[in-house]
Amino acid sequence: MAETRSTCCYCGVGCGVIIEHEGDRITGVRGDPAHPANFGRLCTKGSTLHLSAGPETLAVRALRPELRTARETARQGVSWEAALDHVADRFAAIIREHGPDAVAFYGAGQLLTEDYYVFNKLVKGLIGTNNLDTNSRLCMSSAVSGYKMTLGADAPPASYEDIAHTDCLVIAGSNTAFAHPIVFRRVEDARTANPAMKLIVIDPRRTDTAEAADLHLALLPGTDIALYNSMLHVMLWEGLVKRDYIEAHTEGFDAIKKTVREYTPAMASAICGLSKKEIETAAEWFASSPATLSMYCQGLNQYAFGSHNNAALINLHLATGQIGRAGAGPLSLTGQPNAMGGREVGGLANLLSAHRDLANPAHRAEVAALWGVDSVPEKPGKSAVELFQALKSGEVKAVWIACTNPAQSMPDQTLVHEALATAELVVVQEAFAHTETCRHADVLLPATTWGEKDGTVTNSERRITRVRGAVAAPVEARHDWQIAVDFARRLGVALGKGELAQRMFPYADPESIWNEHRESTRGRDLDITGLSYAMLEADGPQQWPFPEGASSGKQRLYEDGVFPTVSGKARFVVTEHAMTAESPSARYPLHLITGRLRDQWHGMSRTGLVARLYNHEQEPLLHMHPEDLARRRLKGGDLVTVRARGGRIVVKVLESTTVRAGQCFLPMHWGGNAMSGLGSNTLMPSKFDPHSKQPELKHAAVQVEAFVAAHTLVAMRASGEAGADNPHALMERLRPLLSGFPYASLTLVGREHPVVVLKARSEQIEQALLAELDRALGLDDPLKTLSYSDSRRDIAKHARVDGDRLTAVRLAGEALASDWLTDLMVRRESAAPVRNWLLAPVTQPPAGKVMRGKVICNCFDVSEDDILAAFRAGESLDALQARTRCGTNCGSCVPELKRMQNATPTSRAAA
Ligand SMILES: Nc1nc2c(c(=O)[nH]1)N[C@H]1C(S)=C(S)[C@@H](COP(=O)(O)OP(=O)(O)OC[C@H]3O[C@@H](n4cnc5c(=O)[nH]c(N)nc54)[C@H](O)[C@@H]3O)O[C@H]1N2
Ligand SMILES: Nc1nc2c(c(=O)[nH]1)N[C@H]1C(S)=C(S)[C@@H](COP(=O)(O)OP(=O)(O)OC[C@H]3O[C@@H](n4cnc5c(=O)[nH]c(N)nc54)[C@H](O)[C@@H]3O)O[C@H]1N2
Ligand code: SF4
Ligand SMILES: [Mo]
Repeated sequence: MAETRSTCCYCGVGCGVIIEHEGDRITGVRGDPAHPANFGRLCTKGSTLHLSAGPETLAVRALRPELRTARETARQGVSWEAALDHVADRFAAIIREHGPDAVAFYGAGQLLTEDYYVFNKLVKGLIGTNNLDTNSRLCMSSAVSGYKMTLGADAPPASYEDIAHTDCLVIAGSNTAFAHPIVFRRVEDARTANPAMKLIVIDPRRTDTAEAADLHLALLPGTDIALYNSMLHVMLWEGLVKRDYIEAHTEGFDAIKKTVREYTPAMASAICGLSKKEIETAAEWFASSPATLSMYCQGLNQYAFGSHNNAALINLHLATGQIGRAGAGPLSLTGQPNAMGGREVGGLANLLSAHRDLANPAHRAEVAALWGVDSVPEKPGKSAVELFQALKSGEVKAVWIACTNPAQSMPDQTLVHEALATAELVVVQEAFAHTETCRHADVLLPATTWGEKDGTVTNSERRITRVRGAVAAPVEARHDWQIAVDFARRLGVALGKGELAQRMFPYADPESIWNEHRESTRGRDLDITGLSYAMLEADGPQQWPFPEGASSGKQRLYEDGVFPTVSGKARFVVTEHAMTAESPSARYPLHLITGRLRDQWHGMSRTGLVARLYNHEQEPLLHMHPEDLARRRLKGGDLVTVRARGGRIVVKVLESTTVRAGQCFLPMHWGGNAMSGLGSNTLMPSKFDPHSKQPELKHAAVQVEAFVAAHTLVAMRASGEAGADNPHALMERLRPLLSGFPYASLTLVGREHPVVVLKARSEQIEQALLAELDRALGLDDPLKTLSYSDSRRDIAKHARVDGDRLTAVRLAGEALASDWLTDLMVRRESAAPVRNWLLAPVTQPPAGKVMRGKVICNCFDVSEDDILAAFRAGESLDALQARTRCGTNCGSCVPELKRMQNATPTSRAAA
């Protein structure tokens, strides 16, 4: 067995991993004890990375270039040469006829810095348009503009280390326990070491993060500015601001002081739905703690006033001097593993390399000189939402999409799907072929992914880490930077600039690209001229800035109180409360909030391959407060139609007190390839922030009503030797059937040999659809299939038995026994008890068959029922952990275990 050090490809925490591999197989993964982001720990997603990279996952990988020449036809496999020549010719023709702004590129914060660098140079340097945007527009662009308008540069000033030094931690609009679990482990450690440390969580929902807080401010969605302005009001009133700091290191205080005069706690409490006392306490803790650190994410960024959400919070740090010291400062948590690297190379439509300014002629000249071109374009390019609007209107004719799935993750999905259907040419560069966006591809270019590729990424705390490949590229997949370089050289020829393109893209490996990027940072705030691949190799990951001659990177910025602005002073920004894009009304009475689950990553192209990552939530569930359910005569598990101005979807409801009455929550993860309908973003408006152009993905106003569907259908098939089937190939066969039902979802249950389960509901089930389903599941073999049907009651049961094993089931009409049957398949038990049940007119599972319940601890497979029984019997969490080891490996379920413990009365206490 060999080992390769690399980095987790999920979140911006940037944990180091050690990949275990044999030949071309990745066999395991563990945390890298030497990595300063995680010191050996991994969360549920990181610790299952190898399960998303096994040979069976090749069934859903993009492995060969594919091309279709007419919309109506299917794509055919072609050679790389044919695919790239075709694309270069088409791009060149469009550019010649309509100009460079008629083409656009849309990338992702999951590309490596080297990939990003080449794309940026290709688009802005060779083609001559700024139409290069990425999904960071949906994610970090308000954080970028928030930092720039206050501190003068896009640089998070604090580090993870500061969590251990802070006395007051403010987590705002971030569900750290789910979205940055290893950072949350640090928060838990810090509180154990310093029990006096205060934790304030600002989130409309009572998340696992909020559950841990000393003070949870469950404000109404979209009201952060009113809260922070009011906190500043209280600080001024109580004499808690730091006059000397404000005087020496900031400007613009008088204007904000005037603004916040109006934001009395009484006024803010009405806007935010909080008590005056809560606001006053938060202000006092923030200002008077020796060191206050804030961490924030999409709850602030994803609003049409996201830049000001960020600025209003940073104002508080400036007013109290809570910055530039150990344990203090505003630390924006990065979402994707390399959104930071993308920002560094200037990979957005309004950015220029190495934090240079597009509007500054001297900066443009510097970049042009570095790239060896006459000029780089001045006009900002199309941001994500604008890009898809322009694609639909025909202003942009061709789009190249790399490493992102806009046909699920962008707001206003109706528009995005129309845009992709209208475009003259859609090129998709993807590692997995089963995403919604791939369906729209005229040209599909297969990319390598985690475990295969090589380069660098930068995490939330400005730390640059090497990403290394452990195994070779599968089949014909190529590295993202290679694809961009090959295309650039061909496009150069097609545009009559062949020589220039050869000169601009000479790279033979990621290191030569990175070295060029490094040179572009010389003298800039993010200067990394003191670093090299060799040094990252020898000394491990390093933080920027790290200029030539320095002996280490900088853990903390602005310790001297000097900021990268013209005057050297930080700026207060006047921020005012504003209305969300949509407000609840009589027709759309509920606030809808969207966000993440702990175990799924975005569109699930990777996490959706790992059965145990569905343990947390198996289906797309709308979390609703019991009062709102009662008002609509609904109960948990019922189907509902969720309607917004932009569209509608059908999902199941989950009763939950984590949301307040009047609000509901929907995870962002399910889209058209895992459910019927296009997922949460059918409902989201595309209004965006005027400064950052980041759309309001966190909030919509919706209506929820019961969806009546008399028929239930559950179909499942075992995988592994008994079923012989590859579960991912099987899911692929079932995906096209999802849209045939008003409600349907696909999931994997089990561990080693998961069972593929399709759950659907419908008013009328079409026979043709059933026949197709049966074919896909292997239930069309009369010799192996047992059937019972009662047409009067409209109930049907079909099961396939191979040898002694139950291998496929379809229940129609009623599915009361589905969990029992899934369990039986997962445990690979004998099919004997099923035979009698199946041939009898009963639908309930046999008496005495108890299901295990939801699995809470993924690492040690400990179920909810067992944990609740232990707490009821009065067992302590420590004792439970000693006995079952639950929560003792990755620790991701510990917040949930604590919540369950608090919510469960022990039978002793009850007695
Ligand atoms: N498990 C998992 N982890 C991930 C990801 C993933 O897909 N899955 N994705 C990664 C990426 S790219 C990102 S950007 C991050 C996102 O990380 P987070 O931003 O932490 O995650 P979200 O769940 O999107 O949103 C955070 C919280 O914002 C709250 N919120 C909504 N409206 C408001 C508001 O008006 N004010 C305040 N204060 N809070 C509000 C929501 O209730 C939610 O709990 O996660 C990263 N980590
Ligand atoms: N309603 C709602 N919508 C949201 C959000 C929300 O909170 N609510 N959050 C937004 C945010 S913050 C984000 S970051 C976006 C994320 O949205 P997306 O970027 O669409 O999310 P992913 O599913 O991570 O897409 C990455 C794609 O790249 C592919 N891939 C993986 N590795 C590689 C590789 O090495 N090379 C290439 N070429 N492809 C690869 C994956 O298979 C996957 O399809 O969603 C946004 N959308
Ligand atoms: S916290 Fe989890 S998902 Fe994020 S980098 Fe670490 S292991 Fe990966
Ligand atoms: Mo993100």
